[in-house]
Amino acid sequence: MTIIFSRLLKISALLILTAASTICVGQTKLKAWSIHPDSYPVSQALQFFADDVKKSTAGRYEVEVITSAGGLTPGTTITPEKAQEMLLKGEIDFAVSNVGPLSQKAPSIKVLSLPFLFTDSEHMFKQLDGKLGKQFEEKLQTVQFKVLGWYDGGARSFYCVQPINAMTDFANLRIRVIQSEVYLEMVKLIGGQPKSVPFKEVLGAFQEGKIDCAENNMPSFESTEHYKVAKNMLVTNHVVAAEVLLISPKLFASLSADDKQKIEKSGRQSSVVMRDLWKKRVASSQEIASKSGVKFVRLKDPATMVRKLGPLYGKYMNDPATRSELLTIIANQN
Ligand code: BDP
Repeated sequence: MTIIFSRLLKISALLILTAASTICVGQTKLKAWSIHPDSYPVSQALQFFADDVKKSTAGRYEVEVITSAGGLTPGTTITPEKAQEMLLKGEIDFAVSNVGPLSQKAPSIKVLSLPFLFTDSEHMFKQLDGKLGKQFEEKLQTVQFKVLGWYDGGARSFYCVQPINAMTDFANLRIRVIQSEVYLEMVKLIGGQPKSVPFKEVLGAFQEGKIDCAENNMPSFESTEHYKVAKNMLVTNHVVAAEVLLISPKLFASLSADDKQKIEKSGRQSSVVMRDLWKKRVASSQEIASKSGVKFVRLKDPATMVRKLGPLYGKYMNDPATRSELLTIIANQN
């Protein structure tokens, strides 16, 4: 009798546990935002992040990844600027953003968008994974942006509808840039007319003849189908861009110390996954563009471009908001 009773007790304890874990699963629903489609490295890394958070918190947190700049309701879109606001209000919980648009709130981060600062992503991450990254994380934290990981924003080049073989060909061309002071100034200095067009509207702007050129990395050039309309790329690699995975300050403040650690760990791991996926995607995107007849011309004399951009470096060296970070980068310390 006692054996049967103790078995019954065990079974009911098990049932209670199972029920509790079912209730726990999906208990806190969170939203992570990516401007890119599902198959893009940023979105895939966010999906890894979502799965990892769910696993490490035994299902207490369920992260939904919103891709392709989609809004919270069908038919609406989110720009990086809007995403920042939503993150601060807690309307979304995580977002990946290029550092360019963040400079409106954290001016010192502008230096990371300066042209020809880093030779490649490895050079950039050597610094962002070290002292420089910490410096920026602290600066971003003062305006409520908590960084969970540094993502690869790739090496950006210019592409145009018309043939483009040298810097002089940019004269008066309407060039779409990311919404950031450095990019706008850069295009002016190389003789073009900068046009701020939201990322999702660039293809339409090309099709409607509103812009002649844009600039971006190889995966975005391909995933946005810009390569179908702007078939001439001048390979300048002028900006090796950084992106950040951010968490909403409201959510972060509400987490237990243990959950903070878990989510921070998933963030760091997702950046490793992202950087690895990125390298593969650069190669496959270039192949797609090449096969479709895109003409790639290497910039013969990058020094000419750097000379034209001289005033930009001078400006940021003299600006107290950016000077110390710029010096750290130039000194190449980590
Ligand atoms: C892509 C970046 C994205 C930017 C976009 C742009 O990943 O964050 O918003 O370029 O040019 O490469 O707007």
